[in-house]
Amino acid sequence: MLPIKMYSHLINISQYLYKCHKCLFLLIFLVCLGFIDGTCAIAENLNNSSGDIIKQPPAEITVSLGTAAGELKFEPNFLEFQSGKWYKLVLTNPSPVKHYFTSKDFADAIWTQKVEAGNVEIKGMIHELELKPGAEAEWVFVPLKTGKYNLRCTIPGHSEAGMKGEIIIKS
Ligand SMILES: [Cu+2]
Repeated sequence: MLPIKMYSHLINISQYLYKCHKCLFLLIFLVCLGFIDGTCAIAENLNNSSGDIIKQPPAEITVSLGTAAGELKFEPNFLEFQSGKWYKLVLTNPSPVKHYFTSKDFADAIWTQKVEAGNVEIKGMIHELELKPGAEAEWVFVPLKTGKYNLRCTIPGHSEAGMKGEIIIKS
């Protein structure tokens, strides 16, 4: 990360400082400055790369957990994402009972930026979301690993009654 010019500059300084033991700490200080500079450059690169994805608004997909009539199903029950794209998955529960959006392997195959529900924003790994009747949550993420993943509601009897689906991440 350090420009070569800066390294040779540091070597020149070190040769000079070698004669002066008392100034050794100054050399260490300068080397440390170099490391800080290198770390900053990496952070800047990361910001730039994620910035490229986040420049566009996320593609929005809404999934209903159950229906207002009380049917036990996801609507739609088939979701397709493209790896490397930015998505906002809006989950709603219009039904009279609570439901889960559970797809552990899918959750492991994406990078979650945040989950927003009410006035709360949750950052970090998310594996499962529980939505109470009338609740809404937004899951913002970037799919990373292609594959086919199972989706289900983990409340006893719900997936058996049809509350399951499939998620695909394609390249
Ligand atoms: Cu359910």
